Formats: sequence, C-alpha cells, structure tokens
Amino acid sequence: MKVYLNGDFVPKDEARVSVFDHGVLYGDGIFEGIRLYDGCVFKLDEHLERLELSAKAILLDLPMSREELAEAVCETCRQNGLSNGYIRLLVTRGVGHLGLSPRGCETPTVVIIAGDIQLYPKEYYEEGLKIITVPTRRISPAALPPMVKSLNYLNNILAKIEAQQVGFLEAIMLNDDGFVAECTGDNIFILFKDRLITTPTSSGALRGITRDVACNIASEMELATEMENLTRYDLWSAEECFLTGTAAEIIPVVEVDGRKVGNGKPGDVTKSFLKRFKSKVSVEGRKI
Ligand code: PXG
Repeated sequence: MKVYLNGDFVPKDEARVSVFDHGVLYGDGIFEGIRLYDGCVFKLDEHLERLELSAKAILLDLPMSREELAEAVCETCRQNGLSNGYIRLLVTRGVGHLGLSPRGCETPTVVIIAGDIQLYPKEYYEEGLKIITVPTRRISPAALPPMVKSLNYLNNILAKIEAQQVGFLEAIMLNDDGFVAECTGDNIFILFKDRLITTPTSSGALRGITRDVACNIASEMELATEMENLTRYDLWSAEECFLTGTAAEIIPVVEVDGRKVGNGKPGDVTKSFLKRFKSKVSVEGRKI
C-alpha cells in the first residue's frame, strides 16, 4: 500500500508523521471518510466541500485547492490499483511546538490513505442491527459544532466502547437535552406513519453525506424527510429505523434499547432504500 503524505507517495510502513504534529498532540485537524465504488469516488465534491468548511471552522488554511485534493485522492486510488475501497483524507494543523497554540504550526500535514473498511459484519445488512443508548452524551454544538469532522473522536469512541461493553455494536448518543443526536459514526433515521425523520445538526448530528443521499432517495420515493428532534421514545415507537454513513452505507436497525423496531425485521421501506443506494453508488461518482 502506498500512502499520500504531503505530496509524496510513500510505502505504508514509511508513512509517518512527527510526534510534534498537532494532529497527534491535540487531535487538531480534520478528516473525511470517502468511498470508491467501481472506479468512481462517491460524492467526492461534497466530501471536499465539507472538508473546506471544517477547515474554515477551525481556522486552518488548506494548503491545496479542491481540484488538487480531488486529483490527489484519485491518484492515491490509482497508485494502489484500487477500484473499490475506503479513502481516509486527513489534514492536521502540522508540526509545531508543545502547547496548544497553533502559531508555530507552519504547514498542515495532508495524508490520504486508500484501503478497505467494513464497519459492520455482512449479516447485519440482512438481519438488521440491535443498538442501545449509552450514558456518554454528544458534545454540545456550543462546544464543538457537530458539522466539523474533526480528528477529535474521543466522545464517540467512549460511546462506542460503552455499547461494546454490554454486547452491542453501535450506540445511540443523546445530547445534553436528552434528544437523540446520532450514532457514533452514523446518522439515524426513523419511519413513523409515512414520515421519514432524521435528527437536525442542532441536536448534535453531523451533516452526513450519506444522510443527504438518503434524503434524495426519499424524495425519489415521494417521501418527505423531516429534520426533527427525536426522543428515545420516538425511536422505540418507530415502524422502521436505519443508520446512514460512508462506512456503514445504509444499515437496518431492528432493535433499540431492547424494544423491537416494527416486527423486529428490516422494514420494506428500509430495504428499498438499501437497494436504491446500491444502484446509485457507482454511477454518481468521479472516475479515478
Ligand atoms: N456522524 C458521525 C459522527 C460520523 O463520523 C456520520 C455521522 C455519517 O456521515 P457521512 O458523511 O459519512 O454519511 C459520520 C461519518 C470510521 C468512519 O472510520 C466514520 C465515518 C465515516 C467513514 C468512516 O469509523 N463517519
């Protein structure tokens, strides 16, 4: 495997960053997780736009234009002979001094890794996932806007660990007001009485790119998507539920906090979402 590191392609074992990089010292940086399907990078422009907005939010000047980044992403896929895979693009504040101030960080570090990821085992896409609410709350949007996809994932990692400690693969994170924010790396949708509802960014949800794809699929199916605060009770009462994310794609949820969703099997609407999603992925991307 060859990794893109500040303009060079270096073998995996030699792809190293300094211990003085503020990405390592403080999680000071941003990232995107992107998918390659059949030689096409899915929603590349949308991912790069979100990266630019994350950079702006944390006052980091990206050292490359959108087109340069797009070309670097595609070239990393080509260098690795990939036609399907997972791309991790990250930009850190760069090498600096000890101390929080980014003033000494002159050049951001840009890394692109193109490899493979499977978030949930295959059978869960057919049988559905059982998820549970965990004690760790989503960081308040006032503390760190959830739209910023930062390198600081401890909040979500703690939630993931709490779910795993009690035998679940995925966690529902609530916000400080007790409303549902999202899962640890996925947005959440429910279907209730012909309404498809997902949580707003003001509740602590990331503006997910797969979430937008799901909203487009919904409008193709003449189903309106609403962004609304959801309670745990809303999830327990849902007829269908699914999660969306670049890594997870669209995955059905069949149990929430020990309560069956619908009849405890992936719902029909969810199944058609999965089907439609699959038919979109290789036709809507940028050819590498
Ligand atoms: N919420 C959070 C907190 C995320 O990190 C999503 C929602 C879904 O957003 P997208 O744009 O991907 O539809 C994410 C995305 C990983 C991994 O390595 C995590 C994500 C994406 C890709 C890989 O676990 N999270």
